Amino acid sequence: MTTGAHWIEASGEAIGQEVFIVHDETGWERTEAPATVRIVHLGLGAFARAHLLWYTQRANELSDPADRWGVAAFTGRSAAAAAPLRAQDGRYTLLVRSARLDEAEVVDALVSVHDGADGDAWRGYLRRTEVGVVSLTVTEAGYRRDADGGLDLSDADVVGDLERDAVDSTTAPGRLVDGLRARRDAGAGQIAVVSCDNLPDNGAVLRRVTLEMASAVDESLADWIAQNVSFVSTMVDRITPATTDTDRAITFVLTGRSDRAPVVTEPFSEWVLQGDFPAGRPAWYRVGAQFVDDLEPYERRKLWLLNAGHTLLAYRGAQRGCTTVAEAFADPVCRAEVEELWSEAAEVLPLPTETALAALRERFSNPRIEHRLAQIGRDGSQKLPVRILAVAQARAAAGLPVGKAGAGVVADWILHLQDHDVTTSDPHAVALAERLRGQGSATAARSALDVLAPGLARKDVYARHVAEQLVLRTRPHHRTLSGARP
Ligand code: CS2
Repeated sequence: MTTGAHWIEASGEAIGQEVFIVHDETGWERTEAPATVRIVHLGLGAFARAHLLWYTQRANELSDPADRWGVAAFTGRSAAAAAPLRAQDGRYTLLVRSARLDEAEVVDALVSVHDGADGDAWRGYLRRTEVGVVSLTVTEAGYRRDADGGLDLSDADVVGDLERDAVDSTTAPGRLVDGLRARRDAGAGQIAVVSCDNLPDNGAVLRRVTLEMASAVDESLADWIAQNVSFVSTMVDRITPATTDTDRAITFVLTGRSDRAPVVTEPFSEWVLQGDFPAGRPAWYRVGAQFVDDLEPYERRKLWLLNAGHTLLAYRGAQRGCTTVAEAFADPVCRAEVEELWSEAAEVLPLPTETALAALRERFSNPRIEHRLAQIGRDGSQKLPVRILAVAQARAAAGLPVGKAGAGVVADWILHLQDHDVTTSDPHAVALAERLRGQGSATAARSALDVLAPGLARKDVYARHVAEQLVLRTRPHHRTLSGARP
């Protein structure tokens, strides 16, 4: 079946080759027996395939066959991701894209792919003693937290899971409870659960919602989980844009194989973990993962520099007509505001920032990574608190001015909510978007802060900054943060 025709670019120049991809689903046979499943992963998106699976793949390559860890992955929100990967026996191409070229490698560590709704398969894996790790990439919104960080009991899917006593759950906390109950009942022993989403202390976040879900179902199960499950916190980093048809065509040119599920990622990657693995883990440390006693400085630096910069560019860049991170980062106004945001964060970060910032400037400038601003702009209600407002909080605690660049991002988010239909993209922002309609800048600023950071120190001052930025941005010839006209 012919699925597309594309002009391919290499090193930024068109090489003028028209490519027709013929999906014949051949060439994916394994030459070696797959590794035994010892990791069960929830959330089969591109990020997990560029990060956790790639680390596992490389650790396996350095390990004896008996010490290799195979991964069984379950789809999160969309069951559709399973079919193309299943047709390729879980194998796929990772295109590592630098500013100059693409390099293709095949990842074999994914040995089994399942529809997230397959509760029998999920529980089946959790019953196996050799399965020692459950990992998750379910996005910030997937943790189903309320404003206080507890399980959101007003979430319809959470309510649905509780009504079924978490059997065949649909939410991440519910699925964990369902799987861990099967493990306890089978006497399969202790296990590590590893969150790989961009939330501070993501292990503790996951532990809390899981225990709250478990308590609501069976108090003794909650006790068992508290004693037998290690919730590992991690900082994960690798920019992974959504795959395009052109990427599929490039994969075909580079590998001669038609791949329905390639993943594009940047050369940079980082993984820092804190916590115990009572049932073992792959030799991730041999391929660059760091195990530390205190993760907080690393996760702060990443969230407050990379992710905060992304969030600024997502809204401000879109306002200024850009569509990708590289375009927005090349825009002088956005660039100045990101640099200002980074300075505000750097003053309250516990680790050095120069090397990280130098790397970020290069990473954000990579013109061949088409990282869509719209992809990053999703779920702002979950992202702004940990990327932007946490910095304001830290600055206030350190006796510093709360920071105008951060306030500018809140203003941009408000404008985004006023201009877009957020009904499906960010459930937590729906009520706010409704309220913001027709509100003046001062009221809008306060309403947004009530949602993003109800307990923010020096909230009045911060709200004033947000309101000022709103006014500046909505004036016909609006001025920039530094006062210069764009
Ligand atoms: C991005 C992240 O979509 C987003 O919100 O900021 O996915 C970012 O690309 C990764 O955290 C990079 O490690």
